[in-house]
Amino acid sequence: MNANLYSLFERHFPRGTEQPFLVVPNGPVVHYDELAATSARIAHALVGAGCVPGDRVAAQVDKHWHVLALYLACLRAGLVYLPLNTGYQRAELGYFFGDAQPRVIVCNAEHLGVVAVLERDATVLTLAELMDRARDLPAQFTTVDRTADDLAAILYTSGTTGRSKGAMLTHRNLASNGLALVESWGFTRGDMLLHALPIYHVHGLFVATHCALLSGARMLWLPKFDAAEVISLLPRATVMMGVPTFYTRLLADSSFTADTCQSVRLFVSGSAPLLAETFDAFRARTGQAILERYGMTETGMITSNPLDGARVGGTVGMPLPGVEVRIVDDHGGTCDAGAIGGVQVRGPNVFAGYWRMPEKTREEFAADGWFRTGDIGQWVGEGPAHGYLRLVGRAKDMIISGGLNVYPTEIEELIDAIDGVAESAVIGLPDPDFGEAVAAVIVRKVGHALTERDISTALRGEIAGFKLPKRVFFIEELPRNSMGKLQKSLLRERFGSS
Ligand code: MCA
Repeated sequence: MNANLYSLFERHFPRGTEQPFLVVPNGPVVHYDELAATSARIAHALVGAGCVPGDRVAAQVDKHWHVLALYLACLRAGLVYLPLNTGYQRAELGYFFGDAQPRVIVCNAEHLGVVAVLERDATVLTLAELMDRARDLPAQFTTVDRTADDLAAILYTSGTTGRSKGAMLTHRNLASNGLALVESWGFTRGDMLLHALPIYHVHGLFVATHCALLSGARMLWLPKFDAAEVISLLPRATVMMGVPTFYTRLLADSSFTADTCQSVRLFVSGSAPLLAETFDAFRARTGQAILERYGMTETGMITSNPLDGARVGGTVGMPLPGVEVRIVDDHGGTCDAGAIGGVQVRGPNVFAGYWRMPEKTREEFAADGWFRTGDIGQWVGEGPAHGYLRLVGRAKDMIISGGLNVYPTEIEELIDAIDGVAESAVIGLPDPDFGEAVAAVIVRKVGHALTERDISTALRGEIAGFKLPKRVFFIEELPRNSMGKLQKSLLRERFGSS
C-alpha cells in the first residue's frame, strides 16, 4: 500500500460536498473535494516546473488555504515541503536556500527580488502566479508512491551553534503522530477547530491541520491570532489550539468569559511552557482546564495531558500512543520518579535526522537510538499527576518567545560584528505577553558610545523581527566563572526584574 501521507488523508476525506474542510470567517467555505482538486492542479504545476520526487519546494508566503493545498500537492507529487517563517530576512533565507536547494520557491511579492537573487537555479513564484499556472490543469493527480521512510518535509529548527538545522520529517513521522493525536484528543467529523496559528511551523501546519485532515473535522481559518476575533468566533468552535501567548491575551480581555467558551470541548496549549498561573487563571475564568502537550520539530508531539482524566498545570502529561519517553541521568542511567534528567524519545514520530548534517544528527542520538531532546525533566511521582512528565529546564541555550524558538548564538554573532561591540550575551527574560522576551547584554569597546537604537538599527532587516532584542543592556564586563564560561544565569537574575 502507498505510504504517501496524502493517501492516508484521502482515506479520511468526507465524500461529496456535505462537509466543509475550512471556513474563512466572512470569506469562502472550502470543501474537501475542492481541496483535493486544487492540490491536484498545483501538483501538475509543480511537475510542469520540472519537479521530480525528492525535490524540495520552499514556501515563504502569508497564510492562505491555497498554501495548505500547496503542501498537499507536494505530498502527492512525492516532493519535500519546506515551509519558512514569513519573518525571515535575507541572511536567513540565503542560508536555507543554499542548504536545501529548492527546485521551486513560492514567496510573497515583496520578497521576489531578494529570493530570485539568492537562489538563481530555482523557479521563483508568488502564490498568485503558482495558482495561475495551476488553474486550468487537471483536477485529478495520481499520488506518487512513497515508502513510510521517504521524506515529506524539512523544517528548519535553529541550532545552538548558530546555524539552523533542517529536520527531515518522513511520511511515517507525520502519519503516526497525526493518528496518535486524533485518537488522544478525540477528534471527529463533528469538530470545528479554530486555527489562528501560522502554518510555517509544526504546531499550525501538522498538529492542527493533520487533526482535521485525519478526522474529517472542519477548521475556522484565521490569518493570524487576534484576541477580539478569536473571542467572537469561539462560540462556533469545538477545539482551539494555541501557544501560551494566545491564552494570556484572551485572559487580558474582559470580554473573554465562560460564555465565550460554551461550545468548546478542548483548549490545547503547546510550543512554550504554559505557566501554572495561566492554567489556573484560565480555569477560574472559564471553568475549562487547558490541555498542555509537549513536542518538538524533530519529533512532533511527544506527550499530552489526558482528554479524559486529570489535566495538571505545570505538567505535559504522558507519552502519546506509540511514543516512548525516558529520563536519563548524566551517566545514562534511567531516572525513577522525581529524579531530574535529560528527556529522551523513541518512536515512529522521531525524525530521520538533519538535512546533510550526518555528524550533527549522530550527536543528537544516544548509542541505543533514543533521541536526546535537550530538555530537562522528571516524572511526577505522586498525586493526580503521577506518571506525568514535568519539564524543568533546557540543556540547550534556547529562548522560546511567543512560541517561537530563538537561539542566542545567531544573534550574539550579529551583535558582536557591530562596530564598537566588544562582546555580547543574549538571554531570555520573563515577559507577560511572550513568556520570554529576547534581551541583549553588551560590553562596548572603550571609547564607543553605542546606544540601544544603534543595536536595533544594525539588526533590523538582518534577522526576523521576533528574534530582535526587546531589551538592550550595556555593562562593563560579562560575568564568567573560574573556567571563563559565561554565566548567563547571573545576567537573568540581574536583569530579570528590571
Ligand atoms: C511577533 N513578534 C514577536 C513574536 N511574534 N516578538 C517576539 N516573539 C514572538 N513570537 C513581534 C514582531 O516581530 C513585531 O515586531 C511585533 O511583535 C508585532 O508583530 P505581530 O506579528 O503583529 O505580532 P503578534 O501578532 O503579536 O504575534 C505574536 C504571536 C505570534 C501571536 C504570539 O508570534 C504567533 O502566532 N506565535 C505562534 C508561533 C508558533 O506557531 N509556534 C509553534 C512553533 P516589530 O513591530 O518590531 O517588527 S512549533 C513548536 O514550537 C513545537 C514543534 C510545538 O511543540 O508546537
